[in-house]
Amino acid sequence: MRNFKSIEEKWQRIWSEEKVYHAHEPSNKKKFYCLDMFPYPSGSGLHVGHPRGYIASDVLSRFKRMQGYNVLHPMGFDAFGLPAEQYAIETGQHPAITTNNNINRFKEQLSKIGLSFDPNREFQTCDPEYYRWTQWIFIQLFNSWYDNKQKKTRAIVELISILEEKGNAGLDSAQTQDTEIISALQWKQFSDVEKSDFLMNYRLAYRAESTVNWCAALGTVLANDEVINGRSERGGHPVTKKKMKQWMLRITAFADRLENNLKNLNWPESLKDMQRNWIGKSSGTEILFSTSCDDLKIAIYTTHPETIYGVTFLVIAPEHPLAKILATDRRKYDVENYINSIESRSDRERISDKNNVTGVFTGNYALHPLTNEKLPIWIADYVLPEYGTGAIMGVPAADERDFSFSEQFNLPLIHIFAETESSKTLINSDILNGLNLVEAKGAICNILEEKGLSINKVKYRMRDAIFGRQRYWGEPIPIYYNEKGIPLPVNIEDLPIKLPNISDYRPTEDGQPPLARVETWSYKGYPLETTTMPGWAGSSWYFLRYTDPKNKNNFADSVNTSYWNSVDCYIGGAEHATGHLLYSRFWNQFLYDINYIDFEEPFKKVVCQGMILGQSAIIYREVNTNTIISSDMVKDDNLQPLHINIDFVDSDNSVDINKLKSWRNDYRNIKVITNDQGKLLCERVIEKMSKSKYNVVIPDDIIDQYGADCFRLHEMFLGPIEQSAPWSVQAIEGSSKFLNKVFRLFYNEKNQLIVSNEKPSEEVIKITHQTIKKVSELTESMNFNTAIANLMTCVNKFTKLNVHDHRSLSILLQLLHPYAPFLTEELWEKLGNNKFILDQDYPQFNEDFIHEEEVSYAVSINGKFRTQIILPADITQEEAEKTVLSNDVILKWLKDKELKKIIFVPNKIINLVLN
Ligand code: ANZ
Repeated sequence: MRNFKSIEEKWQRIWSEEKVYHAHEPSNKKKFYCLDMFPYPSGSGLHVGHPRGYIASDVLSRFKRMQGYNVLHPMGFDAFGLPAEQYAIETGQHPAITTNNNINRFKEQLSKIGLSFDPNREFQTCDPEYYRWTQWIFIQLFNSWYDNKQKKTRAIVELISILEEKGNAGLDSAQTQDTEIISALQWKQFSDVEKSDFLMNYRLAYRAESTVNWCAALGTVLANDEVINGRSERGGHPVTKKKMKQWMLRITAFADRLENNLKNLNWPESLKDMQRNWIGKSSGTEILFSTSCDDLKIAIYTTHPETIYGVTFLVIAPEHPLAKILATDRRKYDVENYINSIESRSDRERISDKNNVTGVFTGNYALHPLTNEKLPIWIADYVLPEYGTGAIMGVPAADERDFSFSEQFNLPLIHIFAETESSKTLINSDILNGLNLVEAKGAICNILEEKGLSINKVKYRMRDAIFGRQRYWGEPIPIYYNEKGIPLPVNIEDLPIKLPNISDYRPTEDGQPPLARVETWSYKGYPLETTTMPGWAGSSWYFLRYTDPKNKNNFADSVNTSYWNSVDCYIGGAEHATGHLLYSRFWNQFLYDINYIDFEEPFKKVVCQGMILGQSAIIYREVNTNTIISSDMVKDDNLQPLHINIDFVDSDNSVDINKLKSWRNDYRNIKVITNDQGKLLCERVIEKMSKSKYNVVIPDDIIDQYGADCFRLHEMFLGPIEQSAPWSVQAIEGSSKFLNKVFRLFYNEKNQLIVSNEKPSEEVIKITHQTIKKVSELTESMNFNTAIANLMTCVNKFTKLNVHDHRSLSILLQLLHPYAPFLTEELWEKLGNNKFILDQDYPQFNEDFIHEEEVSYAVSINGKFRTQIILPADITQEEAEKTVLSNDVILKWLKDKELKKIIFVPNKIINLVLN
């Protein structure tokens, strides 16, 4: 038998000693950069679902390496984050210690799987030598603004020159909404503080008052993608809206490019759609409405200006700056009450909850720009403050939300559409008569534009990203406040600003971040920023650091980033679609703009691995009793399903009652009703693998029992890599048997090597070359499960044909190596090779050997030759008969005659016997 334990230990050692997995420095050699989304090392270690992506990337990396590429296949750790900090608050344990323990546990688990990570390039994002450069990037963002005309990032000093020379009129740049227009003179007359405040409207990293998602339980602000249905993604705590001064990143400056470049990326379409939706590009029109309130005007945003003749009211968001101003004296009380009563609801809830339509009338009116009708102005929370202009025109005949609103508050509806089966047109206006909707839109825009009442605008749903977190375990933001309170970046030479050691990780009593408690938290005697960076900061550029991880003078040398360039294949979870994958693209584009790297997009191809699902075990307890009943005896509904540990369950689903009783206190005194065979059966349910469902399978156990090769093969054989698949214990036996069969091609029962120098037969050569073709194509296209199936077929054929020759077996080992590296390396050595199997060229197939030979058959009827047909050499009798019976010549002879039998002599003749 193959002794996988000693084989694995031996090769782990040799691979590491010989530095087999070290990527080579930039050269003329073609490169392949294969990356996994690096893990956040949680306390509970890996279950079998986690390494699926790592194994897939490893198979691809080994394959590419054998094809002659210089492969970069690194691994590191995303090490700052909330769970370690929460744990620190609960236990007093410093997050650095827990993080380090977790990383060690992860590394130990990963190392057993035989992954070809380059150990020389590993780093952790919480290492000051790494976050020095995260802080450096932040400072570059702070010192930059975005020129919309040039579609490019520019230095803030250039903006200052522009302001000095001509103010900001006519400047087309990414800027905070409602930035005041100033002249050069005004700029010059600004005080230092005013200048600093003004520049915040342009900087790509800026500080601004904004409405944030505040989670009191976690004591921090959360990003939109960290909030699900009004609760924190981590821990499920309530989240409310709060106004706070925050560090933000102006990702919206890049919205257009982020959206535009998507079409050129080899990513799953679903992932691209998620990003498109998140970015939410919308081409619409801003229209100005005058009001009856002095000379106040309201700008609304619409994507359907052609519906303007159906407007019966305007609505502004409760947070809109005009909301209180527009209220007439009589309505003031109600308006203020309404504004104050607005609960914190997520944006999605605000715009889609039809059962909770609220609003208040301001008492004021706007004038319809084309009909001069009086339109009541309302305030309602279904209009969002930060989208468009925060104000809309209400068209109940066209827009569902406006319709619900008009029904709720008895507002009029004007019919504007004439609909036939084939077309929808607008009525009610001479101007639009006879026009289709697109033409109507153009016509309205023209009229309004001529009157100076509208401009076309492209808007994005995406918001700028909040960057400051009121917590400890993150990168310090490298900003200090001078004597005037002006925020300034620390000198580059003074980076990194190291996170100080503290013992109390809670926010301060007045809600300040933990760093506010540190008396020495200052720079040159000035106070330092006390919020820290969010979890996604370190992961937004780590792929660049791997190309040059030890560089002390730069985040990475341009020779290295240029050679390794963007990631050729990035494997990870789809849950990062709108977080990590968007932020990384933004930082990459930014670094490209400021000429530090020469590629705009970081990930050419992304593959999202499907989840591995667990097989939970469920038992039933009679409600309010201590009685557990075998699942095949369950009759009534009055039972409570309970998850139990899958380790207590046999392959026939019977539960070990003793183990169950000693599992937890509440099971100690259970009464068990077994079935006829005296067994307590459980039910199996396939669902997400999770500690809370007690259905977790640990790779360590599987590797102990079956070996790492078997574990790898099994993970890849579960199904297509992008699809979810349930973990199955039974199927793993199949992979184990397969590896034993491979071993038996090399060794007999007495463990003697039986490899010969015989020349393989033509048949064997053909099988070998067919397998090379299939396996190389399928591995390249990442159809790993079908590649394995082909290897299995090949091994079965070899076994049947007693193939033990050196040539055929060498090729088999090479094809199998990416999937089962240990066994193949061992057998490769036993074949007498002294080079690593990875360094041998990947086998090439020869079309000539694969080519199906064809045979010309003489077809006779009752012994008389009638025609000649060409058939594949390996055709079965059944297939040959079918072809013959559909041949035109033969059909003619068969007419009205009864076929008695067909004589088929392979490779020779076919004779039809007729009555
Ligand atoms: C009139 C209209 C008629 C509209 C119609 C839609 C359909 P997208 O396409 O997603 O960009 N809107 C504008 N600003 C809003 C805000 N701050 N909060 C909530 N809704 C807002 O959506 C643009 C449309 O959403 C706009 O076009 C506006 O309603 C609404 F048949 O104006 B529309």
